[in-house]
Amino acid sequence: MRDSNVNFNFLHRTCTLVVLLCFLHISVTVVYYVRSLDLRRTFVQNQHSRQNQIKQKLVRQATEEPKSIFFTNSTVITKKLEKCPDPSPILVGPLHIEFSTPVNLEQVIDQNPNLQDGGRYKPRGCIAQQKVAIIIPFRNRDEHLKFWLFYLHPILQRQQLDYGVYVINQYGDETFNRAKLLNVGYAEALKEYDFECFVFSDVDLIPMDDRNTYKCFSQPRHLSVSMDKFGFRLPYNQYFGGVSSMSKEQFLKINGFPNNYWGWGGEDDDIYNRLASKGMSISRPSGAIGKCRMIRHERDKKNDPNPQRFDRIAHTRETMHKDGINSLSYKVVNVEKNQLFTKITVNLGKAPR
Ligand SMILES: [Mn+2]
Repeated sequence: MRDSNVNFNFLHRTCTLVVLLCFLHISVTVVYYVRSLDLRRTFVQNQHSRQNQIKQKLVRQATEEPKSIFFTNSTVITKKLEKCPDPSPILVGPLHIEFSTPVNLEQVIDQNPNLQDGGRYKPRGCIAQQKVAIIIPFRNRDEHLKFWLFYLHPILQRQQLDYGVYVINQYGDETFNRAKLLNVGYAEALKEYDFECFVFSDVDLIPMDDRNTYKCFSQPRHLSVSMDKFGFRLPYNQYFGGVSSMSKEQFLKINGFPNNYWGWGGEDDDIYNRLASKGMSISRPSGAIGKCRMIRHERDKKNDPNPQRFDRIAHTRETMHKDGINSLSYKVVNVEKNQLFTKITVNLGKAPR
């Protein structure tokens, strides 16, 4: 008898506790719900008052400067109010890309009259979805760069991006270091403008569809998914080479790229390992939209396959926190701005022997 009494008391107390917990849970939920309603209301109010402010400003301008009413009106309205639509409505889809006719840069300049010094562009009628720095690692590939500029400037403008083109030129004849050049591009571009997205592109890769937008996504993006060089297929699932994009946050989360891959190969797999170790995955366009062409070329001098690459890739997780954007050191040799791009020549130092 006593035993069952004790059990009953225990049961009674447990039930009371459970009921109390439920009640607490419901109250917390209600509180959060009411707060979210409040937030939404203040957001709407803010929008209204912002619109009113703009209207008042317009009225003021209209009375002060009667000559420029229409011009000022339209620029103020579009600049203050409208983000560019996503996707851009002026895309054309599949493109014909070929490399048999040589490109004349004067002509490219004439064909892109809205570019600003240093290869910068901003859409006029709307606020771009993203501010994108395009980083091209470079050495002695002027012919390829011409094709890249010829094809990409019109595409990027149709994509309505607020973008800048940064060609990061490795100084001297030390072994080529693609990933370190990309780190330099990230750092140097940020000195000029508050870019929020970084597209890292080889100089010899041209997209075959302008719906393959050169911007950032919620996961790191691989853009060159079906290259003609690989029979328009992905060579392997973890492949992250060619053209890729990362937001500033994504880039910093992995401590940028490795600085110690001298010579051809491996750095893209190291970057993939960094992403994966931080729980990120690769986002990609479809195989059809992600088609691209590579300009055929001989292997560059001073860019032989890096024999250390397999060993390095095997240890990314241990080395990535010490080696990356936090350990980057270099010397800028020259900065040259022209109508189509900003060229930063940089001394990366010597590869350890
Ligand atoms: Mn190539």
